[in-house]
Amino acid sequence: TQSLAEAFPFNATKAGEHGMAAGMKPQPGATAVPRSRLPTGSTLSEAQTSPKVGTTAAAGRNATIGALERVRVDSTGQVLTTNQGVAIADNQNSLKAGVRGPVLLEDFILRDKLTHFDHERIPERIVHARGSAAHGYFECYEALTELTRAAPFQEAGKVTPVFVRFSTVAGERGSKDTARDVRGFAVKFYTDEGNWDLVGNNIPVFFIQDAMKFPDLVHAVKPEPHHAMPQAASAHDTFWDFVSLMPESTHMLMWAMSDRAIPRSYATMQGFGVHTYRMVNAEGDSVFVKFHWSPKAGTHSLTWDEAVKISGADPDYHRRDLWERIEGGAYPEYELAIQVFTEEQANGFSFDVLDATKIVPEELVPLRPIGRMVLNRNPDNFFAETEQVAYCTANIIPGLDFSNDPLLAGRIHSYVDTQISRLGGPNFHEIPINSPIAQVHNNQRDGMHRQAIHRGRVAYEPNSLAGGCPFQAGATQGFVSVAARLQGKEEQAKVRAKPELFAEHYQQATLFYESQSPAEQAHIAAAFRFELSKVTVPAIRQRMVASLRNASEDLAAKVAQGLNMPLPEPMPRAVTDPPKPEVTQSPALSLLARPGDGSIAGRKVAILVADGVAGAGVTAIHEALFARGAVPRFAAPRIGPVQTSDGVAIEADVSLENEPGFLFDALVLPDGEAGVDALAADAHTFEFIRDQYRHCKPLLALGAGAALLEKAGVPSSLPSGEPDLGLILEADADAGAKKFIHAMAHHRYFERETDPPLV
Ligand code: HDD
Repeated sequence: TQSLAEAFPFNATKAGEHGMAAGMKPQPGATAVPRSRLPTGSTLSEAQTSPKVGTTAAAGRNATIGALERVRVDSTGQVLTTNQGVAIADNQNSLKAGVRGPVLLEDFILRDKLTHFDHERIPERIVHARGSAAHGYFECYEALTELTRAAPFQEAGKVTPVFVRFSTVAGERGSKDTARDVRGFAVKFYTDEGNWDLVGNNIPVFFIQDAMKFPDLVHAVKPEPHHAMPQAASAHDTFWDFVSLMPESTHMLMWAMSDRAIPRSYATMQGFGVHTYRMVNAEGDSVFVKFHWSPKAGTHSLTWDEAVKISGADPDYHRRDLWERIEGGAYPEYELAIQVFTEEQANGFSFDVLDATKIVPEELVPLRPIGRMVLNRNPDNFFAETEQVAYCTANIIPGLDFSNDPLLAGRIHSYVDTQISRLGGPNFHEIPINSPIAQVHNNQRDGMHRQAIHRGRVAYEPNSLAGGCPFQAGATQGFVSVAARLQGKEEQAKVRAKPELFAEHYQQATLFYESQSPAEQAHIAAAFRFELSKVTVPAIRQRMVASLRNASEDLAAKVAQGLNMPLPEPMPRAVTDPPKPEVTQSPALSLLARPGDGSIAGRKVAILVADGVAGAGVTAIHEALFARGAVPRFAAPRIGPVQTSDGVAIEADVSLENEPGFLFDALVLPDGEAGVDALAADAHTFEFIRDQYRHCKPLLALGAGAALLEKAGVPSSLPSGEPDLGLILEADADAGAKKFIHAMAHHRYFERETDPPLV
């Protein structure tokens, strides 16, 4: 008998065709950086045996693992097949009539492959197209049975699996992560009593009060339709045209122009349910609630100059950060808190709690912490999980209910509707990432892509032929809507109108601005200046500044000055004599109010090295940072081994050109004259230093390394003359490491900032 190779000599084996390389197995654990130097499981340099590259999922405390196991595919040791399971002998050549002849239509193997490929893409989300997600769990601190019968809150320590997707709003699926934008913060709780989706943002208010305006808002912020520019940016005419005509946006604009809109990491931003929701207990009594997520690592943002630069060097900055934190074991963690108030209390507030452009200040109704969420497992497959997950505000469970917020009402419709076209039909709830852990039993049948195989002849209720099953759960087990009170005749008439307090648009914008630290206020003014300077129609700029005068004269004046324009007359207000606000200062609104737990876990540090540096000192710093869960990296003019003056072995895992300085949270400059001279000969070194300094990050210079600071033009003290606590000069590595780690926990040194920057 002839072998296949002999029978088809032109149809060479794969190894033969691609050369010897294709026949060589990748070497397990072959990485540039010694793995001992990387956080456990780090993907900075993926080992071939890592659970992410291989086929076994990482362990994690997560009940969704079991449910997803059914659909996991492990191809280790398996042959290639078609979608019908037919083994494929040759995956390199199409079937031809003769070696140089035409390809045959009967080649079902080629057609199976190309047809599937042709349909690989699904429509991206209309908004929030760019996102990243992770699995984790929510753990309840104490039983909340007095407030709610919702399953996740029934006992202390109760654990509910979650899948969380973070996103930008305006950009397309492949756009940059660090755009100035709102961030989505969508949490799917797989509870014992069905899925609950808390589809929130990292900003607690919204641009508009009524869902009727949502398509207009989105059309205004998206790339302009004639030329499809700009991508992932609000700094253009149509956005500012719309919002300047929409005074209800003013409060949200304050947040969107603040550092909240350029977070450092998904792990360092807050999340909010935005709307007023209800909690309902077993007796059917309900209270209003607002949901708040606060990061354990503290709230921490980028600077604008930094965000712009990062978007070029690493458009996946937040995606990578989330992935690496989880792979490295620095699990993002958030505390869930609620504000609880009654309908009667709400009726007395100076604002309407059904208005999504208003917050309930923490000073008016304090936050009550109720649990924590830990994200501890990366998805196995981006498309299957992160892309196909479908969140929906309509997904609530017994024990929770909606308020009459008109923005929320539109959302309850919109999400299911959009998923039906995005995910190709009404059965998207059966896609593994969307299917609840609680079993689904109903008489809905058929439709595109049906997975469930329903047995029996009964698909209706009531029935006797199936013994009445599935049967109505009744009020004790099933979902019952709160009988929302309708107050008086006026509310019962059909109207297209809004409540009176919805017409007051400025008091909370003022509250936000006045509650910020001076540095944050300066950033807000600079962001308005930047965005409005990109607007080409002067009338839009004038209208916006006219509106800002109603929120803050100080801000309006700064923005007008920044745009080189005279201060316009204030925009006429809809309400001239609004009720007095309860709170005029809310320190909780400043990012500085939540500095975090002092940990530096997950933070990236560049340690500059070159041939001739003193190796022992930088190695000691590396070890000290690594021991605290940070991600130190040796950056040299070229990757690879570095010849240190003391013979200590150092391997540079990044180069000055492939990981620019602004990608790091902090910078270390080495000791050793020859090494310092080598670094000074590469202008990248000074870009590293200047960016670190300008972005207000901590710098440590060991011994002779201080000369680099001077050459880069970094001042030795603050503009005020005070010492710069983020700038550490030390000869001794251990002492330096200690001070540096302390400085890193402080995040940023905004006292350095001048406008324009001096460095
Ligand atoms: Fe929305 C997606 C958050 C108002 C209609 N929205 C979407 C996502 C988040 C939010 C986090 C992404 C979910 C994911 O990761 O897949 N949206 C909000 C918040 C709002 C808000 C916090 C105001 C409080 N949204 C809003 C309104 C409407 C929509 C008023 C329509 C009436 N949102 C959508 C949508 C999206 C969406 C078009 C796009 C993709 C999707 O739903 O699944 O239906």
